[in-house]
Amino acid sequence: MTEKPNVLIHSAWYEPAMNRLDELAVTHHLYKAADKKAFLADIGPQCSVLGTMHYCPAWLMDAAPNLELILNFGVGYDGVDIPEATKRGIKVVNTPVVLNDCVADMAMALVLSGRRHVVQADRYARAGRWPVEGDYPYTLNVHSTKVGILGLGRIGMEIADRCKAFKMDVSYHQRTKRDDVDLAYHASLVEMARQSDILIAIIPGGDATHGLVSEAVLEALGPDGLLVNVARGTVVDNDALARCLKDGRLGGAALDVYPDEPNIPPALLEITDNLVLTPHMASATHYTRMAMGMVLYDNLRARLEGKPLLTAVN
Ligand code: A2R
Repeated sequence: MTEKPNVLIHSAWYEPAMNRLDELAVTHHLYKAADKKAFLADIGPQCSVLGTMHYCPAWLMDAAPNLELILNFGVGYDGVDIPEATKRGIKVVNTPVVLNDCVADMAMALVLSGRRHVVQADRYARAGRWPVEGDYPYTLNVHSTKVGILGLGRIGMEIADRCKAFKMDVSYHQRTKRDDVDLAYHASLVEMARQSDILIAIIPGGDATHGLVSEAVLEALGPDGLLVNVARGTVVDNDALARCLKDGRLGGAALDVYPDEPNIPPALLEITDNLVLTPHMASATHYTRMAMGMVLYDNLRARLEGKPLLTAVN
């Protein structure tokens, strides 16, 4: 093994896993620094590795001009400027696969909450409304519905399996039809939304998918339709979503992700009856966050041992 490298930790991830990096490297925690500018100026040039919760624009690479590797905690890396990293010869690794099950579980939790109003009904019960106003209003089925999955990739496949177990009729939309699955493919997202009761988004963020779940898609999903977003906040036109939820063109939504996290668009926060919001926690169990952290650890170790990176994205 070569000498321990200096790792600039831009943003912290699951601590028990992040701390394991100290076995391999000298870590420098930018997010803890009182004067981040001075810290970066001092430490940045010493670091050949950067660790981040999916954020590394060009300016950060400028501040660490000797970077060779970016450890991106998360499967999505839309906050990392990949073309810029590639141009500079910086490799980027992410944490795919180990989070598939957790994200798919959360998608189902949001489907169940969105259709059966688990969260709203909890509020109703706790507010003492049951004895006064009577039974909670009827909700909509999960089983025997049509679900359209936007993005039948690694996580999308796990969601599809769970939906089948819930006796849902599953179809999907993405750019390429898969030959290895026996599910209906829709070349048009609007058409899939029109034919679905529930739409689950699980595609990467970034320019190519920005606003893909548009007002037209939401209208096609319709007054009894449910949108679940466990992808990235940017893939949905959230202004249109707020409008459609308020005026009834869309039945409901359940979201785990937002365009400007940790801020949630105020227009969405105002809506309580038919909208469930969770704070980007789909992969956030102890088990999965540890596994994700260890993917980064294993990548760094491979790099230091001169072996190929395990999950390089560029
Ligand atoms: O379009 P395809 O055939 O490349 O299928 C991919 C699909 N996808 C898209 N679908 C429609 N329009 C697009 N512009 C578009 N771009 C990509 O998303 C593929 O089936 C799926 C992504 O699958 P994986 O690469 O296996 O990603 P994984 O691990 O399932 O994670 C998905 C995303 C992450 O990027 C995070 O943003 C989020 O879930 O947590």
